[in-house]
Amino acid sequence: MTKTALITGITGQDGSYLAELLLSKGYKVYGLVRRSSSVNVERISHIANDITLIPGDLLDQTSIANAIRQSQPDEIYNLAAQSFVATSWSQPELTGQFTALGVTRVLEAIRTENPKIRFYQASSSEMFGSTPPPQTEKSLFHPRSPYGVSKLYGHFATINYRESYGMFACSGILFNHESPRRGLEFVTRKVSNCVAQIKLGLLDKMTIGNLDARRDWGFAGDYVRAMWMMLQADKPEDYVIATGISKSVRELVDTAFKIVDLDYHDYVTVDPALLRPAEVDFLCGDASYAREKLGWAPDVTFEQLVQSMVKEDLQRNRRIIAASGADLR
Ligand code: NAP
Ligand code: F7E
Repeated sequence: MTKTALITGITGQDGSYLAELLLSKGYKVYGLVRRSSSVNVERISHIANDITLIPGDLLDQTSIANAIRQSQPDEIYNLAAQSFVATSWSQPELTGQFTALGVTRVLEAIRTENPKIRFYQASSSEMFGSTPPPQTEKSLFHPRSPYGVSKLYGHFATINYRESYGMFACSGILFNHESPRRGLEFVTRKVSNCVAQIKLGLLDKMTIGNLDARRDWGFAGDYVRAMWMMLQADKPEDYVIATGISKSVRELVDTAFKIVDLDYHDYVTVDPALLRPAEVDFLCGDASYAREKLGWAPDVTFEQLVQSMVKEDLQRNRRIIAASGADLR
């Protein structure tokens, strides 16, 4: 029987990959999209004819309930959030409204409309914050940003609805995952795009913040597969999803510049304005439980990921140059 899924945050990086995955599995896919004065569906334009978009907002309970009524989903993936950590210090209240209370709104809508719907919550390794690696499902949480604090609320709201109402509600504690579709404000994409622009002569220098922070970076396409697997399991549980390999921002920068045969020392300067009020220094996840219970493992390595991002940004910037009629020599 054909399954139906509703994805909040379908216009984001993960939403686009998840929609593709579910379509490939024969799902009917609905996406909740908030109103915008300009077109904001770049990442899903190639599948626009295969999915149904429903207007709604995580800030608005009625619109979430309406979306559930209209789509009658078997599964809901709650990916919508204010997801940029740096912005969570300048907009802490809004981040709490979207990223924390938004989860309760979706859970409450499921409880009242149809508590049999299976629910996935996009939890984050940012919840571990200052807890040293390796981080597992059993590690302590100590978030270091309003974003991390908000995600922790959503995480425990999900567990609480599971325990209070017996709902099939799962939290995926996902470590950083990236792709050529990553927003330009996140460090991996900022670096891949700057490297491409420097190589093509469009940019002279790149400024960066903390080069010593370490992250466990994987590929978004691998990570949305884990989301789906969690909702197919026999019982609802929470899982860490990570590669188990941690690299510093410095290593990321070095790898990306080397791909285009450049030395980052010649182009990169540190801007103290890009340092965060509190940093998450060292993330490295242990996804043994997901491997054991779900059979999940990542396919794409860090090097392959950075390579694909730099390559796509080179192509995209070349197209922009070509469209502007500039000389490419
Ligand atoms: P993203 O690219 O920033 O996408 C966020 C999505 O949320 C966008 O579709 C955005 O819509 C939507 N959204 C924001 N506020 C909304 C609201 N009030 N109502 C409805 N939709 C709203 O994020 P992502 O990288 O795909 O991440 C997906 C989820 O996983 C997020 O919850 C993020 O916090 C979490 N997460 C991400 C990572 C990672 O490394 N990528 C790791 C752990 C957890 P617009 O297009 O209209 O802005
Ligand atoms: O920063 C450092 C920065 O913004 C990574 C989100 O998807 O993953 C993401 O959060 C590291 C930090 O991602 C710059 O200080 C240095 O240590 O790419 P980011 P994030 O904060 O780790 C988690 C798991 C999520 O859940 C979030 O939604 O890089 N860094 N220089 C920089 N970061 C940025 N953005 N820009 C810089 O210039």
